[in-house]
Amino acid sequence: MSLLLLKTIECRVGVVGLYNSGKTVLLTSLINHLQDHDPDRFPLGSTQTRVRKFTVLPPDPGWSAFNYTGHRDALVSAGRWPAKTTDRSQFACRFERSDWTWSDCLLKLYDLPGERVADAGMVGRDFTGWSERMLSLFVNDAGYRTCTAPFLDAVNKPGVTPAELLRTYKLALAYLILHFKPLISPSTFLLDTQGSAARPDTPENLAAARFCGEDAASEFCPLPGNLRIPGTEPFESFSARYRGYVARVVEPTVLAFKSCTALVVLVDVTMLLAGGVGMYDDNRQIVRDLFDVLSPGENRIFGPLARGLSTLLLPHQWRPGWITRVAFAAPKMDLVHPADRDRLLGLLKRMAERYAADRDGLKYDFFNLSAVVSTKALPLAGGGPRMLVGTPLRGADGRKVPPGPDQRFTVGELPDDWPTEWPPGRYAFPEVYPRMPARKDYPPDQVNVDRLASFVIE
Ligand SMILES: Nc1nc2c(ncn2[C@@H]2O[C@H](COP(=O)(O)OP(=O)(O)O)[C@@H](O)[C@H]2O)c(=O)[nH]1
Ligand SMILES: [Mg+2]
Repeated sequence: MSLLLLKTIECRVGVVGLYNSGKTVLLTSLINHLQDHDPDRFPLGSTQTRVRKFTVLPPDPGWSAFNYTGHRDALVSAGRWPAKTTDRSQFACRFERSDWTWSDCLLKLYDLPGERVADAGMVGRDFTGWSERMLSLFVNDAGYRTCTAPFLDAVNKPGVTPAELLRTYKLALAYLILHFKPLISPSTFLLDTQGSAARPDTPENLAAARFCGEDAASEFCPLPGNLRIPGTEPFESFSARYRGYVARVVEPTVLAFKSCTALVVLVDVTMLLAGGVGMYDDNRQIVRDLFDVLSPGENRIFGPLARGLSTLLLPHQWRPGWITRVAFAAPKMDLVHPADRDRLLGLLKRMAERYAADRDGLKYDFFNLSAVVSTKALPLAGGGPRMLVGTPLRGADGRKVPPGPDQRFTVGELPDDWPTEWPPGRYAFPEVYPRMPARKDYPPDQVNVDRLASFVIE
């Protein structure tokens, strides 16, 4: 830091969203644009702002480093989108901004496997609270009720054994996965702490291969009231395992997010439209859980004034940590025709605004963005279909195909508002191969990632 810089402003930005919502791609594009900053292609606040002295720092203790180089390289050389995020990771860097006269910026970006978001409802709940919540979800929602029927039957059977409960619960989780339900908790069933992910298989094989807990010896599942008698089994062992799971798997991730200064909540509107109304309901539920747990907004003890002053006066280590800004973002805008991109933003707002509006002292905004623009659009010909040009990732049979020449393909037309009901498959937004410039210091074309960055790096 130069002598003229009096202090460091620390920005901790967490990116949350379901798996496959575009978190890792967004971070890769953002880091590339900050590191190899071009004010015309990535205006930070204004096109006058220059980023100087960008330095990568090691992550905080206990965090693995966000594999920026690997992700960028895979996008270019293998034409592959990043591999699934298997562990929580952090990218830390320091830089100066020409529009910040007296301070430099210490930026920490957090990426976590989206599967863990489904466990957010465990934080602050004991085993009884979590059991009741899961069971009421299963009983009161037709989609969940059907998938979890074997477990709900077992729960009501007199003399049911713990092994039978675990077996049927794992079967239920497997059915939920196969029906694209995102609330898979404990999430280690889908992605364990070693990073091994469930592979498509029959429900029986999935149930046999995966654990609902950290490992074979620490499985648990929700229990109904009549089986939750203190001093009896399996209540005592399930409660203890649940506490261990929350302490070791859930809290470290969720609490790191709690101490962020800004949160980016990715809601993949294209996926929700493609997935049907159930997918929409589930995602909304998860955003709500996340807000309950992370409780962004002004800290009641310090209040808005104290925060403003502390930003000015305190050294960065003392800067109070809580989320004061939330950016809701609809990613993958390049999979939507330009004629519909305002609708994309409208849908995002209508889904998520109320959770932010209910929080005092929270600044929030909405963004429709493309982290790595990978398509071009054809002009709309009258009322004809919406056509894009790109390299489709899958053939007509849904299987991955090797990258070939550019093709024209049709994408769904976005509604003005969320329909009251829609089946999976009514809307389609085919995936494409990424377009990442091979030159490492030339960041990808992006839309609105600059505006998002200007909002969260305050
Ligand atoms: N066309 C396009 N697709 C994207 C973009 N960002 C993400 N994707 C798609 O979304 C998938 C998941 O992205 P990823 O960042 O790995 O999601 P994560 O699981 O939330 O980290 C990728 O494999 C791409 O198919 C984008 O900017 N444009
Ligand atoms: Mg990821």
